[in-house]
Amino acid sequence: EGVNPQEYTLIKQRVLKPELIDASLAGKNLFLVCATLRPETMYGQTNSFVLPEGEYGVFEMKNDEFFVCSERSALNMAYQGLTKEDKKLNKVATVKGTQLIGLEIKAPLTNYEKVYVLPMPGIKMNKATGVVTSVPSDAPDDWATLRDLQKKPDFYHIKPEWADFKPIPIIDVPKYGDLAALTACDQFQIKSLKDKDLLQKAKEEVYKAGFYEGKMIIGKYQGMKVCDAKPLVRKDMIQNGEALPYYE
Ligand code: A2H
Repeated sequence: EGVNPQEYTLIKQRVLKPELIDASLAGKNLFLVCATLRPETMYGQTNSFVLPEGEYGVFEMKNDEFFVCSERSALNMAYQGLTKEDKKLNKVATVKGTQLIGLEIKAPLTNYEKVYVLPMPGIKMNKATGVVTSVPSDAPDDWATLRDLQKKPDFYHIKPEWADFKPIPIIDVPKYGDLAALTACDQFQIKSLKDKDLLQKAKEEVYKAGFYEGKMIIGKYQGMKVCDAKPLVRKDMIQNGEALPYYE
């Protein structure tokens, strides 16, 4: 890893029925936490992704809250003052990715009342929390995955209704329109998740175009350039208790 730490935003997504993970978690304030570089895209969240074979834990944080994330990221959080006891980890449960799939979560900013936890084969467990927020309108990886899940729910062992969410137009990008990831996946002729090189190219293009030339078309900062709106949305979410700063 490089010398310059990456500045992420941790998004807190409330697990609506924590008892489904473990009976001991009934009634607890439990959050599935994902790390993103694009907090301003949370208006477009349609689901969250975990790695089915990934190992996650439930960790005790400040203010009687519990986070579901990788142990590696929880340890980083302990050194960033986020855990109940500074520099200490209290792990109350171990959870496999498959146990999280199908859980209902309340994601901040999106118009969807509740969204679901779904599988994503490409998740790296050694990066950030191992949980990825899905914004199919603006992230080609997210769109390619959601589209695969919608096409082949049986193959992925999910109920079709968990993935039955439409991408939400949140950012208008010159030349790409208001569902930039869909346009890019079409232009690069991405057929499935196996088109890794094409997905990488689409991701770079859309990221640059969206972040530097895109305009918000939803929310409090509607009309503002995305690069200007990002720090403002981040600050708001942190102040509202919906997000936390996180570095690695
Ligand atoms: B981004 P970097 Cl809309 N494994 O969030 C794989 N991917 C991960 C991950 C993991 N463990 N943890 C985070 N990520 C994703 C939103 C987004 C993101 C948009 C557009 C681009 C984009 C919605 N998904 O990232 O390798 C997360 O996806 C483009 C790079 O640390 C996170 O931000 O540079 C991003 O990768 C972190 O990437």
